Amino acid sequence: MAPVATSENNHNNTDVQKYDIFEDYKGSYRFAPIEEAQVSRAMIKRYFNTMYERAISDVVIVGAGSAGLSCAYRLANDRPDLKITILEANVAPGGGAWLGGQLMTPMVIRKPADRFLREIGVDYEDEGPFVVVKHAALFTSTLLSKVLAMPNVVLMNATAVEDLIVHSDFEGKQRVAGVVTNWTLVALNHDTQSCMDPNTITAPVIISATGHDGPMGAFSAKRLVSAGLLKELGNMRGLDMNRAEPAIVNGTREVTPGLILTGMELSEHDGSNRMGPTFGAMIGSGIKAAKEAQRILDT
Ligand code: 48N
Repeated sequence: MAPVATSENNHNNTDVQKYDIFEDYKGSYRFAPIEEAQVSRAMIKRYFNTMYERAISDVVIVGAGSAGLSCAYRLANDRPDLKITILEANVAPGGGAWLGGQLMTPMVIRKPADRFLREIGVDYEDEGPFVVVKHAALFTSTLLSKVLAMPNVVLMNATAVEDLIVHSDFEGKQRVAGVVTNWTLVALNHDTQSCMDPNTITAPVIISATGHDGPMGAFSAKRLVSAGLLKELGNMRGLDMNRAEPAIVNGTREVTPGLILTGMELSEHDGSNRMGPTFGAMIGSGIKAAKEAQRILDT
């Protein structure tokens, strides 16, 4: 008779048997008995404990697109001691990396960023100067699964960053010191209710990877302007693949004390070109942002 699922089961057992539903669902149910409250409490206990514990993080990454996830992967690997918290406004992380271009599914990545594909174990077709992943979702889901498996990474999706926390040091110099958060559905409905105040997460380093388009694109770059920390946006320029990708990777940096911009959000800040449906620079920029974060934390 098939074993009834119990918490004592060693979920890491090596001799995993094929889950044969015919044997287990014969006659009476074969699921272990449960109380509804057990399910609720299992979620509530973990999620709100995480919120409590991550109210102070070491690094917050805003945006779980290709740049934000590449950054999280590299940083969590380089520094397993860091509490890395990713905030993603959408229910589904991944940003624009579920498709290649114009709703077509193959994803183009220019060399040398193919090295990252080999590092995370994503297969591709080699076309000489670039490679093609058969479906963008294969890249994004593989990267996402590795990031989520890391013990020092927490992803809070459906959670929007609504503002930046900005502190002044003793010399009056302003420094980004955290983010202001709310459930995204609340952030999108502020005008429908009386004030629904936000929450906060403080951290010495914020990495913003909120992309260049969409209703919340380039969030932190735009907030720097409205908060008086940046005179004006550079505004993303027209498409030029050969100029855009090195500009984004080389330009990835701490744009104001405590805030690193990475990925396509940087094109709006700097006024660099867009590269269109090629993703090597997102990977390179994310990795550069991870290095920048370590530099800041180590100074
Ligand atoms: O994928 P995106 O939009 O951003 P990147 O920079 O990771 O990747 C950009 C890339 O997909 C391209 O645009 C390609 C290369 N095309 C270039 C071109 O020329 O067209 O991911 C940003 C993520 C999204 O998932 C958003 O939902 C999220 O950031 N986000 C936020 N999350 C939390 N709080 C916010 N305020 C917020 N704003 C955006």
